[in-house]
Amino acid sequence: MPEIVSFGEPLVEFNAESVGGPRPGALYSTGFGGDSSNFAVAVSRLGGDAGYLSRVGDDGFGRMLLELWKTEGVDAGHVVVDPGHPTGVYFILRDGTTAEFVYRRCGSAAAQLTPDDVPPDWIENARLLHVTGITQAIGRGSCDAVFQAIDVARAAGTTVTYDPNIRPQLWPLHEARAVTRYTAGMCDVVMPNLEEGRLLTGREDPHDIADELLELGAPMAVLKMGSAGAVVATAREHVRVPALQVRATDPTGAGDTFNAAFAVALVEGRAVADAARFASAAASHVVQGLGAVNQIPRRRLADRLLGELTA
Ligand code: KDG
Repeated sequence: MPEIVSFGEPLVEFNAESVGGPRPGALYSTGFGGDSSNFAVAVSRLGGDAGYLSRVGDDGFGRMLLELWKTEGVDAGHVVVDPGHPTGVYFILRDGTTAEFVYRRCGSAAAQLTPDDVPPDWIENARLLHVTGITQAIGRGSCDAVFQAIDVARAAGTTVTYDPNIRPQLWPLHEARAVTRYTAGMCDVVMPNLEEGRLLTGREDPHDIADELLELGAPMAVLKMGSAGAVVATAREHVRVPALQVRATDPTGAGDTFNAAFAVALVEGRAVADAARFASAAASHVVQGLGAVNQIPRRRLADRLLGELTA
């Protein structure tokens, strides 16, 4: 059984190759997204033993995703093919300064996830479970599945990492805040980005945000700050980790790769600050090209980037 498990909604991605809204003749590069799936692929590319749980439609997009996990060495043996619901997709549109996600995922196969799709023995035998706020936002059953998986993991001593990944298009902000703050208190490591940290806590300063996240009950908070690096906070100390300064084209999926690299390093027994440096180095590669998955580095490259970061 896999050492590192995640579950949620995988998406096929259509990433606009030029700026401007939809228009005739606009070109999109086809790729993959879905935070939990991005995480699983990144774990595998970085040398971890990844398992992924989900539901996909019995359609071409679902088959593309099944092929992705097979090619990437992610154990997707329990992914359910649901003939009654489609695979979700999303578009990434750009206006020159910001990128917007446009979803076509309502009523998707993954939105039908329930606790029954998450085999307890996978969670009990894993070293680490990664859960996300997007999985909680897409449906009542999938939100229940997150809570049940956390309970099973806690009882078994499996480490739980949590990315609130707040997507205001998916649920009202007051609900997102309430659920993700509550969930943060149930996990071992809570890993939002700076913007999400601000939304969750109402604080501005990274160290104040990290302290408030710890007050929610998580023993560790990792605040991802893009080119400004990350803060890793425990009750004992705050450690600031730098980032490589690179030309950013598309940040989509960088946070998922950060989470995955951090998870792989923790499972390998590395110290937390070292794990965060490795994660920061790996994530810096993702932002340099289009797509959540295309740019996820393999282990050798991530190790080289870590060498540059710590040189
Ligand atoms: O973290 C990147 C994801 O947000 C992206 O791949 C799409 O999963 C996605 C979502 O629900 O926004």
